[in-house]
Amino acid sequence: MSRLIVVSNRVPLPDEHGSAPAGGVAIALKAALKQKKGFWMGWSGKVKSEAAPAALIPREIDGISYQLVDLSQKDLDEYYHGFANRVLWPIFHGRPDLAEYTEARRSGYYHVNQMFAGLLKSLLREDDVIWVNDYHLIPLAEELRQAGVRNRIGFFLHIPWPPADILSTVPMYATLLCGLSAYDLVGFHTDYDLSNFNECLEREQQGETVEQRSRAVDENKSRCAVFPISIDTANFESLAEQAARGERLQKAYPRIAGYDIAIGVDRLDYSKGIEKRIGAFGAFLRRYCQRVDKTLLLQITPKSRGVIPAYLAIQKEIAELVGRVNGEFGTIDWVPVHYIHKPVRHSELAGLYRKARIGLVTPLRDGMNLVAKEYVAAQDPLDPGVLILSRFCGAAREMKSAMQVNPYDTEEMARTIEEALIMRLEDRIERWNAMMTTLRTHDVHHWCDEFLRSLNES
Ligand code: GDG
Repeated sequence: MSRLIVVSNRVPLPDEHGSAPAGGVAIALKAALKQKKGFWMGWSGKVKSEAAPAALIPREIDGISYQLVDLSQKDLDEYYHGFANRVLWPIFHGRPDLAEYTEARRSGYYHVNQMFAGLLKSLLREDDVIWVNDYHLIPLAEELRQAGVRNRIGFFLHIPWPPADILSTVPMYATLLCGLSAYDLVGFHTDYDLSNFNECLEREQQGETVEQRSRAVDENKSRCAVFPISIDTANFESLAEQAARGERLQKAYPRIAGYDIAIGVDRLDYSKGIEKRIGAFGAFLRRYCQRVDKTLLLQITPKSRGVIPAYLAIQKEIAELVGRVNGEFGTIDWVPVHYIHKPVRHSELAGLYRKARIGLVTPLRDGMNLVAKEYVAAQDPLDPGVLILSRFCGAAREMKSAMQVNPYDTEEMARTIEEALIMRLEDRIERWNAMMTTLRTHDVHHWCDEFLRSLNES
């Protein structure tokens, strides 16, 4: 059996307390790695001195092999905080106005990809299958091919692929496009991403060039397909059930007991629409004043990418907005917006989802959005809450029974919160059942199996 080699920017190592990150994607990839006996390669999270040579650090944890790479501060600034998160992330999320391109960032990005390729090549066996994840590593296959690697290589993009006009704001974007042709398989979350990608090839008349380059590199032609990512549904269902049964959740939060809760859970990011959501919640309280003192928004937003100015700006904006809404509507013993700016444990999160009458998942742009799926999986089948979902995330294309909204339309969002609160039990159950049927059959293991099956056939 061929080994599986997973490559991503970060590697999901256990934290200092020994607990592994609980995300479903890591669970599924680790399960596949255990079965196929490969390894997971990526940045260790540590910074090395500029002078230290690039090296692989092997580690074995819970039956999984890892190959870790330390990066220098320069690499981190140019590749990770630079081209990946200050150029590709904003542009792929439709915000070219936030992109901060520099030539140094672009060449740092290619330098790290080249370094990853050199290190990886030294460990490869002839029949290893390589699965590269996300926008940090788009050029990796091209670098591997140039180094003579002939293995099957697949790529999955976890963020949206933008329309051609937007993509072409990335200086030298055609090189990125060509780089993808070195993969045997390129996977996207949705058919919309795939059609944007095809449009980019056609509009820029790269189709032929890409094919020629691809043939020159590998005598191969890459295939593109849609693989909507999901969660470990069964696991999440039972986590939520246990949390709701436990006394801890009931007793630990007397301040939110007895209220109708709308929950939002997002890494701090301008793509998640957190400020528009809080604004809409304020509009809801203004319009439906009978809900004042009865409803609250629980917004859990762990910090992320704190070194980037756009993230510091959105952090400030959200904090001010929370203060404004709480100042306008709060009373001595009631606070309408509970804003938690730090991570909450996964098991606790599952219980909070279940307690919430409404899941407010309203990103301005999102590849998929796993919170939407987690919220639904966590519900009590006999009394499920309602998912309010932005039209602009990948999940909206599958979860048609959610109440879909335009996150830019404050009044529509306010109205939809009220409609969700008064929705009849039969309607809630019907919507929930429709979404759960898909979530149960199309979970993250299905996503992983389908991608690997397709890669093996390509
Ligand atoms: C990228 C794409 C795509 C959040 N806060 C806490 C916490 N979380 C967990 C959630 C969920 C995950 O983080 C967030 O996943 P999303 O999918 O919502 O968003 P991104 O992080 O932006 O992920 C996205 C995804 O890749 C997969 O392809 O869906 O579109 O942007 O699992 O539960 N977990 C814990 N505490 C928190 O406070 N434990």
